[in-house]
Amino acid sequence: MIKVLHLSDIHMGSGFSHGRVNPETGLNTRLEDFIQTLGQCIDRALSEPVDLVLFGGDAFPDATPPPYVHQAFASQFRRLADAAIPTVLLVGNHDQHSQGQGGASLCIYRTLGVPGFVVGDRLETHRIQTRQGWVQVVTLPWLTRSTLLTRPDVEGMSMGDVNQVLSDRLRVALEGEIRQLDETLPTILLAHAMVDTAMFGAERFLAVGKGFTLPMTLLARPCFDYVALGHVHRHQVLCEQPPVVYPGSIERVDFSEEKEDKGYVLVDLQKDDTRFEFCPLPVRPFRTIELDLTQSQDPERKLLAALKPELIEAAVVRLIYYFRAEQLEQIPTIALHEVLALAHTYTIQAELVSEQGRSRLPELDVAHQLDPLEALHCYLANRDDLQELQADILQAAQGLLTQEAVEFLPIAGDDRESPPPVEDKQLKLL
Ligand SMILES: [Mn+2]
Repeated sequence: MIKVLHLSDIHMGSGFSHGRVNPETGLNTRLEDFIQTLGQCIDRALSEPVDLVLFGGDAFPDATPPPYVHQAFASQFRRLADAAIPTVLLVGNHDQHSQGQGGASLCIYRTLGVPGFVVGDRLETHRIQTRQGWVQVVTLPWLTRSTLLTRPDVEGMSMGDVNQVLSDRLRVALEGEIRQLDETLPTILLAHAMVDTAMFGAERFLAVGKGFTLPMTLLARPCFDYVALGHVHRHQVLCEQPPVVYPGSIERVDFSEEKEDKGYVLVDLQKDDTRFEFCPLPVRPFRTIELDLTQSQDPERKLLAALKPELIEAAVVRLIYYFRAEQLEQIPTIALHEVLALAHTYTIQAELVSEQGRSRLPELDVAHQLDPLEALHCYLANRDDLQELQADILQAAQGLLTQEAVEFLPIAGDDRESPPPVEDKQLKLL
């Protein structure tokens, strides 16, 4: 039996807005949280000790983290190298640099030849010797369109078609790897991907529309004794036989992960009899306290009653309350800040509700029509959670609309079937 620790989506260096500067260290407290939590994963790997550590990808928010963040990450993983525990670092979408192959933040571990460390930045099978014998790990990093497709391949294709072509090619490539596997050895597939049966966590917001979805049927194959996944931040088990598991992120990256348990997975790997267990990590709580005060006779009491110390203490708190203009005097602003000082950090979002209702959508009647882009614009203006993606979404929508227009243009030189130009028609009518 081979003991494996599987963790993923560290995202070290993100979420600084939820922390503050620690005056003693000069570091953001959220970075300190992430370092401490990663440290607990490594502690467990060493205390067991496990025979192999698998990291499912997304080490940092991007491929070029500041040196002090990279260093904090490296000093934790170095402990595995010192203990001679083989480790596989898989490249996720946040680790890839647009420079392509060899450009991922994690490739430095291969360049430096860190003993026992393997970097998975391509589809490849690694035979790894552990204290309990040999194991095969097939690495499948985050795939971009350009990994398996060239530009002419996808020209004029919709996202759905590209998805299909990409999974067809991946199926062939993965089949090639599978045929070369040694059937007598325990085998793991380590993949950074959005699997089609996964429930979305924060990744939906982190990487929306930027990649393709992997069909579950491609992964849940009997040749694998364990499928270790990364990318989706919410821990979930997609299949029991063989186990197909997202450990989820180790820390809350943002408020979309408020209600999720965070942790890693311990695996007892054995041919045809693999067991695993999710191990929760004691991470800092995030709390949203949302209150509608508009109908309240005593908004002050209602507000202060909702801010229970046991909810707030040491948590990252977001207080959202809705009030009417005439209630302004009854909002205990100073007392709010005093109570919330118990929190690790907090934000207060006070929403003034006007009598006319809160809709910011324009009037729609016969005289007013919205074109699709305008409609999307209005929709996004009402979705505070999509603010960061607004520009990308609008750009993508614009792309889709122009693409459609291009497809309906008659082919040059073949105008026999096309209707006469609009101007001519109008002239005739006149
Ligand atoms: Mn990812």
